[in-house]
Amino acid sequence: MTEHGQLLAELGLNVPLHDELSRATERSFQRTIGAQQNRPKAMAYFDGVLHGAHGGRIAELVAARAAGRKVVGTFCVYVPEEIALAVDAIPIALCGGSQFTVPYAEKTFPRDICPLVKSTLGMAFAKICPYGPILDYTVGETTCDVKKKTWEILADDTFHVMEVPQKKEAIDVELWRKAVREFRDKMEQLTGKKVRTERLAESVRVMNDKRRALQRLTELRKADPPPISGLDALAVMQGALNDEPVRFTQNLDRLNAELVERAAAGVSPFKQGTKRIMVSGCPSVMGNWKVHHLIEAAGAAIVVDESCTGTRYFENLVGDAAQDLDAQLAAIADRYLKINCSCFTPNSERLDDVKRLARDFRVDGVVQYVLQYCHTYNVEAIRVDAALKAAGIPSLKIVTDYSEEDSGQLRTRIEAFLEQLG
Ligand code: BJ8
Repeated sequence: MTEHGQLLAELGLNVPLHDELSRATERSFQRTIGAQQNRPKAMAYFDGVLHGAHGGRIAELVAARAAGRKVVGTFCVYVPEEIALAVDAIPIALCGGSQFTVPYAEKTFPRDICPLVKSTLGMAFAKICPYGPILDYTVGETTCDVKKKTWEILADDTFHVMEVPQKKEAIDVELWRKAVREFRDKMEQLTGKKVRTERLAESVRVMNDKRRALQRLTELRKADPPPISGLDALAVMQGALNDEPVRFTQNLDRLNAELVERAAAGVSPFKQGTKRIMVSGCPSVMGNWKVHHLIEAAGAAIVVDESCTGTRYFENLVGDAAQDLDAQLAAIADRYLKINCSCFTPNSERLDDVKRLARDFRVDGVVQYVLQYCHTYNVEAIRVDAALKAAGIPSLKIVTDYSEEDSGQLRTRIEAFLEQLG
């Protein structure tokens, strides 16, 4: 039994099976993140966040609930965290990145749906998700089809679905602002507290500080060689979706300070002139290090991620709004609607983002990362590829799941792509 086995048992989890999951995750961690050389010292904190996601963080959330706070599970970066924080609720991302739990979902759900959804569901179905028993409320959203249809099955009184529009016309802006106000109402009902302007301004500040620190980390990756690997930057981002935000930002500030020194001294896991890659597409959530590891093990450096475990999570700040609740909520809604997810149509802004990031980070090539059966990113890859081609930037599309079965084949394709970059 692991250190927190007693707690997991009290939460009603299948502890022996959870121990198996922990061992599988640890093996994967050691083979990827843990196998890297010359890592920043401050990464120790973020390694701890990953390791504590099913241990220390759970104990912390249990204690917070005992003190009267509510825990709110989410599945998408479209859910405005600052509104939950303004009523003392704790938003937590629930998306699964482990192959271990996928077969448990496939017993009842179709095999041919995206691995992120299967991994998440499998975690709950196998009774090894420690977040399930401590959730007070869950928020889904109308983004991709598999999520929308899954919410219909999971929905109950403690499950709310936010309506994310499909376009970004004036009518959609109104619809989304209404959805954000409705989310505010749900958070107030859940906690019995009112969202007030001062508290909301404070939680906007907390979230904007966190975004600024993530932006700073990303800026530092512009150096040649970058002072941090793409795999470590991904680990930081994965932690961002789980950790307490103020503590996370303090530790990220520490990491950023170390990276400034490393960049000045030319300290890096890579040699100068290492091929620079952007990963673009689906998110890589906690437990999923597969493609980042393959790219960097093949000798390239990932210098930027255009994904929801990358720039889409932190690129835009919530604008300053007068101390007026409606204006604050509108500013929050407007910030989130700038996230260019492939669930939107026509989503030309994402093509602009990809080209801009490729240019700013001086990438040699782009790996389009598509999770199997994620139709929106898979089809949109055609337009992304064409936009990159027009800008003279080579790209490689990888469609994969969480299993290791295709690793050999992917390695060969990635190596061939890097060779083609010269
Ligand atoms: S804003 S990317 S977090 S929806 S990978 S479940 S899209 S089939 S995760 Fe996402 Fe929000 Fe968009 Fe970002 Fe569906 Fe695709 Fe699976 Fe996905």
